[in-house]
Amino acid sequence: MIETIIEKSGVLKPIAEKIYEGQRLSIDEGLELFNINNLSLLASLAVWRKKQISGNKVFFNRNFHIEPTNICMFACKFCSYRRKRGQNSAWDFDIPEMLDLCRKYEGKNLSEVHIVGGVHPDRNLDFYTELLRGIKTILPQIHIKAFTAVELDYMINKAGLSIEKGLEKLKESGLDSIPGGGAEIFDEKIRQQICGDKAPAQIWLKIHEIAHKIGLPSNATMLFGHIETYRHRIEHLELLRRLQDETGGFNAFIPLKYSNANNRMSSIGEIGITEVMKNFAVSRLYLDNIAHIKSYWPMLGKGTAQLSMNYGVDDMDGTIDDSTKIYSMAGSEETSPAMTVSEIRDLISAAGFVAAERDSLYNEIV
Ligand code: V47
Ligand code: SF4
Repeated sequence: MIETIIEKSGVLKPIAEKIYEGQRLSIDEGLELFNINNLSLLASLAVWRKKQISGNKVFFNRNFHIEPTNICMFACKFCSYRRKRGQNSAWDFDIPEMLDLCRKYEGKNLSEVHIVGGVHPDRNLDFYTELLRGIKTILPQIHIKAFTAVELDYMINKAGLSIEKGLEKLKESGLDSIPGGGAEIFDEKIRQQICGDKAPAQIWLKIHEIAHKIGLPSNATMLFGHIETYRHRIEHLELLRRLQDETGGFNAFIPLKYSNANNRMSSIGEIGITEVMKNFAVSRLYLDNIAHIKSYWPMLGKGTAQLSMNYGVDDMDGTIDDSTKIYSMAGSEETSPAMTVSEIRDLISAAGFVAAERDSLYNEIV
């Protein structure tokens, strides 16, 4: 079957053969996959590759989010979520409020909490270590995946610690892994234009590198579909692939499609579904050393996320329980994102795959 597909792959045949033989793609080959429009070939190759890694399984977990604040000292142009202090619709939870939220989930058998928010100028490392310890008291079994490299850079610098010491302190307080946010696009020129005031790419990569070295795994994201070119995307993937060669600490890659509602880049239109699928497939094929490609359904919508499983995706994130606002504020059709376990299982099996519940480290929960 795959041999027939390769035989019919036309100008992409040399690249298709390389993929089949397990050889690494070069930057130029990655670009060729983007530039030559052959979506059905990309889908076949990406699903074939996905099946080598995770068979027919597509993973999900039972999770919820805590978004401590949307007050942020940075001003990323694509952000629909950030508010200034005192502005309408700004929020800023204190620790008791966030712990009350966690109490809602006692006895519910959730395996992960994802914490992400704005970079609040008054918050510091002590505040967040206290939060982590509090969560572990209420939900001792939960895996805490928390704080983007941008949030970490701010709190660790403010505490006057090295990245290593700061991460160690958070780990001792209960941090189990780091989410992939804040990566945006690593190219410095594009980064300057869309989020010039926050941590540069080198800091993002350094924080993840050190995290991996001290035993904190992480995810990686890429914000795409705005002013970047295919080359910027491939170079972003290349930097992740190199770091992964060194540390092996990335669990999953999550491409995040730019949503254009209510932000300072709204004049840029949103890319269409074909481009989104192409990006999933090329990411699956280029990142030969990152095991999982995640489709983040609260952002894409359930239907698009479901389709993406046929473009190399093997992870649908989680049940969420209507606990994130980032994407509804950016215009996502999922205005109250929540799925029951049986809904998420049905979504996966209707796409032709076998739903597998996982923990945060991709061990299957049976
Ligand atoms: O870094 C902000 C993105 C990210 C918009 O690790 C936007 O499992 C699209 O990283 N359009 C934060 N995207 C969320 C994040 C994440 C999400 C799901 C799972 C994981 C994980 C991580 O949200 C930011 C930024 O790239 N974002 N605004 C927007 N208008
Ligand atoms: Fe702040 Fe994050 Fe929004 Fe940037 S994306 S303005 S860092 S909340």
